[in-house]
Amino acid sequence: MKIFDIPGFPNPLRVRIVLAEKRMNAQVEFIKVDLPAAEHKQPAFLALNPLGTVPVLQLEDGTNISECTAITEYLDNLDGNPILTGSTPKEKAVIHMMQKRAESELADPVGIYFHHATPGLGAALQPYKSPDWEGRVDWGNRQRERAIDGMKYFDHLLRNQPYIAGDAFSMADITVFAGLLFAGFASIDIPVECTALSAWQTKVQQRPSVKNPA
Ligand SMILES: N[C@@H](CCC(=O)N[C@@H](CS)C(=O)NCC(=O)O)C(=O)O
Repeated sequence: MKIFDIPGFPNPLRVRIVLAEKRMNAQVEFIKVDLPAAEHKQPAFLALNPLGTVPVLQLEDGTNISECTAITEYLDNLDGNPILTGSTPKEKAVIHMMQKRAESELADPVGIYFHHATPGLGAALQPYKSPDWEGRVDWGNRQRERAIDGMKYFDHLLRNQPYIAGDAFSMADITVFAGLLFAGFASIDIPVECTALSAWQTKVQQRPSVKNPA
C-alpha cells in the first residue's frame, strides 16, 4: 500500500496514528506531496483525489481512498479486529457520530479560518484555496469562534467520560487530537477553562501511537 501525504500535517497524522495503533507501519510506503508548492492541486494528484487533499491511500489494485475516516475504516478492519472504529452496531454508530462532530465542529472550522482568514500555507497555494481571501476574512474569523465553541463542547463532554466516544479510545479521539494540533498551528488556543479537554489532550499525547506515529 502507498500513502500520499506530508509528515507533520494534521490529517496525515490521523492516518499515521492509526497505522501505529494497528502496528501496520511496515506495510505502507509513504510518498511525500509538496502542499506549500500546491502539488496536490495539479492534474497528477487530482487524478488520485479530485478534492485535492491529503492523505490518499492507494491499494495494490490501484484503488485510491481519500478521507481519513474511510482510510481508517479500511485499515482498522483489514485484520478483522477493529480497535478504533467499533465492533458492535452501537459502538460504530456512536464513534461515527462523534467523529463527524470532531470534523464539523472543530477541525473543519479551524481549516476554514486558517485558509481564509490568514495567509494559510503561503502564496503558491492561496490562489487555489481562497482566491479572494481578503474578502473572506470576516467569514474566516467566524469559523475561529466556531472552533472555540467546538472545544467547549468537547470539554463539556469529557467532564463525564474518558474518551470522545465513551469509555474507549477511538478514531473520534484521533480526529479531535488532530483538530487541536491544527488549532495550535493556527494560533487558536484551548480556552483556559477547558481543563477536561486539556487533560484529555495530555493523556492522548502519552499514547505510544501518538508519541511515535508511522
Ligand atoms: N476531510 C479530509 C481533509 C483532508 C485535508 O484537508 N488535508 C489537508 C492536510 S492536513 C490538506 O490536504 N490541505 C491542503 C488543501 O486543502 O489544499 C480528510 O479527512 O482526509
